[in-house]
Amino acid sequence: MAGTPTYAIPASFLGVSRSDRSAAFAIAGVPLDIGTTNRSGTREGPAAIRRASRMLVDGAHPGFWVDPLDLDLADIGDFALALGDIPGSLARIESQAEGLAHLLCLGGEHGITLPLLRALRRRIGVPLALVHFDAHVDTWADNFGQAYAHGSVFYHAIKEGLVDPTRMIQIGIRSPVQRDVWDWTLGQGVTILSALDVHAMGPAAVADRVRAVVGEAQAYLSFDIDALDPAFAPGTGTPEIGGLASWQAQAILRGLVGTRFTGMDVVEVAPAYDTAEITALAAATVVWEYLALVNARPATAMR
Ligand SMILES: [Mn+2]
Repeated sequence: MAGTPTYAIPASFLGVSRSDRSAAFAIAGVPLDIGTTNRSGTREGPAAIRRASRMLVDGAHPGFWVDPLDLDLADIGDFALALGDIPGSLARIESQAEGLAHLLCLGGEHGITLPLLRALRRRIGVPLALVHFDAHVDTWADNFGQAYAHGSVFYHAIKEGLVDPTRMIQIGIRSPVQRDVWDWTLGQGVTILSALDVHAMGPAAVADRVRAVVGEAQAYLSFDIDALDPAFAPGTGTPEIGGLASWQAQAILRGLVGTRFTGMDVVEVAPAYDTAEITALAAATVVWEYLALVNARPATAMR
C-alpha cells in the first residue's frame, strides 16, 4: 500500500502506462452510442470504467492469486468510430480489433460485439462458444427498422456463423420479448438461463451449466451490465428489474476456470444514470475478474 493513492493514478485501465498493441492483453474503449433503443449515454462508458478500475490496483485477486497488474497488459485507448454511422463504425471497430493477441473491450453499446466477433471468428477459423450475460436476448432481427442496433447483435452473430449457437448460453434474461424471437433463439440451440433460473439454481450450478454448454470450444464473454439488477447497475440505458446481484455474476465467473476464453467485452454502461460509480465499478470488476480468471491455474479453481 505504498506509492500513489488509487484516486491519483492516471485514468487508464488499472492505471497501466503501457499503450502499445503488442501486449498479451489489450484493453480498448469502444464508445459507440448510436444504436441504443432507449436511453443513450454509453459513449461515456469507457472513461467511467477506466476511472473506477483504479479501485482495483492494490492487490491480487483473492481467489486465484493473480494480480492483473503483473500481466503483459496495455490500455490501447479508444477505437475510432464513424460519427453517426452504424455500419461505418462497425467496419472501423472490426479493423481496429485485428492483430491483437487478446482483446478486452469497454463499451459502448452492445452493438460493438458484432464486429469484435467478426474479427475474432476470422482469426480463429471456427465459430466461437459464447457466454452472454444480459437482461435481453439481443436476437431481434431489427430494432425499430435499424438492423444493426444493440438488440440485434446475436441475431447477426448466429446468422453469420460467428458463434455456434449450440455452444452459446445467455444468463440473466428477463425483459419483455416477443414469443417468436424467444422461440427463434431457442430453436437455434441457444441455452437461456433466466434471472429467475440463476436465483433458483445458485451461481455454482450456473457455472457448471456454462462449462457443460461451452465445453472445450474457444469462447467469448460478452457481459451486458444490464444483466445486473438496476439496484446494482443503475447506470445503463435499458434497465430491467429482477436481475443478478453483483456477487452472483462474480461467483459465476469465478466458477469458469478452464474455459478457453479468447476475448471479452463489457457493454452498456451509461454513467449519466449511475449512482456513486457502482455501475462503472461493477463493469471494471468484471474485466478484472476476467483477467484473473483466464490467467488462473486450474488447481486454484474456487467456488
Ligand atoms: Mn445487450
